Amino acid sequence: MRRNHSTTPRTPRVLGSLLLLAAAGGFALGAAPEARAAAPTPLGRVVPAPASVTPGGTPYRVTRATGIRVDDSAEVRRIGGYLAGVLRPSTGYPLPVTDRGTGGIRLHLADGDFGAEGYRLRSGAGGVTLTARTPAGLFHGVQTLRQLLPAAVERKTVQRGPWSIAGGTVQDRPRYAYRGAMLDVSRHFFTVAQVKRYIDQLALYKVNELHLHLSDDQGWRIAIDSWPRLASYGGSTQVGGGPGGHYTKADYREIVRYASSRYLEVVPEIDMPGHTNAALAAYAKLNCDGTAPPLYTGTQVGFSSLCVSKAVTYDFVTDVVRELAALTPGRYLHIGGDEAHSTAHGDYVAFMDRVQPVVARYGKTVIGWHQLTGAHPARGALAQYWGQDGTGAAEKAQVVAAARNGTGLILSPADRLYLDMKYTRGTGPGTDWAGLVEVERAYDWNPGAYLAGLPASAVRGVEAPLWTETLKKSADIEYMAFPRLAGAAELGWSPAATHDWNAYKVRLAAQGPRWDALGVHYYRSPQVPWPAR
Ligand code: NGO
Repeated sequence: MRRNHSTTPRTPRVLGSLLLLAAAGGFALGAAPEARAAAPTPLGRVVPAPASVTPGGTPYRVTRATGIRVDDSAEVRRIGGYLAGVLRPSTGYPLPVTDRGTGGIRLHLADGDFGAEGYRLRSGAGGVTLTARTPAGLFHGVQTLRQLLPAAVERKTVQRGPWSIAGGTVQDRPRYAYRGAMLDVSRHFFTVAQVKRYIDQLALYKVNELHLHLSDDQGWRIAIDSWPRLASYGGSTQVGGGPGGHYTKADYREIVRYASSRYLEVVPEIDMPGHTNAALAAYAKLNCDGTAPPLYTGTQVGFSSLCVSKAVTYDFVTDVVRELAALTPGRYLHIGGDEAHSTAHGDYVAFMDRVQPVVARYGKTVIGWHQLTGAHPARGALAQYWGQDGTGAAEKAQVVAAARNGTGLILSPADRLYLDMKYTRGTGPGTDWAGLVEVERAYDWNPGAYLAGLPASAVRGVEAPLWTETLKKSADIEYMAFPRLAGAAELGWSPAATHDWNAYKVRLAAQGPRWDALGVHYYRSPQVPWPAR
């Protein structure tokens, strides 16, 4: 058998240059015959499962002569450049991005029944053509194309081919328009580079919403010019008492730009009226008694509240919403609203009645955690459900009633999609307040039929939140997110008819070598038939 490259983190330099030479000379070096003859990945063995797959015909082989042919449009050219950026290091081929010639890999915009994010991939001996109505559709098609190539394509040094893509047609479009992942940058701060790394991992699975939890008791993470101490002081620590940090406006714009280059919309969250100790610590006047509490570095919840009766509270909220909206090309602004245990119910309702119109005034749509349904959700608002099986019947009824009244739902059941839950008792880091969530449990449920009595049209999508009380570095994020995030992405994208744990776990297993090649740290769940390393 051919040596599996995934067993070595990096191709040794000498071998790397030999391979480069080989590639330059146009001959394959040292690949065992069986490897060279290896069948390409079956069409459709990708995550998320495509809506429809028609295999057949001759595979297309990417070679030194392959070009990436794009429409004469800056955005399509940019997507072509992105694809070339993935393929060049590992294939060693030049892969020019051009609007001339025939054959090769073609990225093409055309009218058709693709929806806002769908695409068609056609592969045969003469080439591969991706067609979509929108650049987002082409970008998602590119992710499918990547997964149809061998995992070694993700490496940063020249690898042996062959680089074949199975013949046939994939016709694909998402089940839900909202397919999200949340990162809590408050409990532990994550740098722009760390967020970008996660964005790249999300894009691979066609996730299109990045929800950033920008404020909480332990840290305020976004610069607000009119209230500078929020970030400079309120952002100066984190759980466990580290230095914390915050994004300048330039940093934040860079995150938004990078996300949008991967077709993710950023959903900023400022959590209120609870989860506000960092703000209350930064400005004494925000407290009902005029006294600032100390910064907080523990992990309790529910002890802080903005002062609902003070006028300055709404000056603060208006300034923050205005500045944040100005940084946000996306449609949504998330106002939290969870666990306001230190706010009287009447105050909570009054606060939400005053704050939601402020969000609308600055042109954004409200998202709130599902406790917002206990107040008066604004017209068009979305509620993010984070309950769990077997408890909270009254709350579920309240959420269903709101949905029947027109409030859209994003589903993030804590005992399914909370990526901070431990997989098993023995795996760390993470927590277990909503139980242990192994890979099968995270995947094996139907968002369309999740809450009894919910109109199916109320479900706008799913989101996998990653809370970071116990997570400090990118490797921690990745270990908790992978493989479960892939399952959440599939629940958001793939038609219900494709849902099948036994089929999914085989497709998921094929992601393992890809994550190895990308250097993604993941949990090798015994539920998944990973190929040997
Ligand atoms: C809850 C709580 C968060 C915690 C998280 C930990 C929501 C919406 N509020 O989820 O503050 O970080 O659990 O799992």
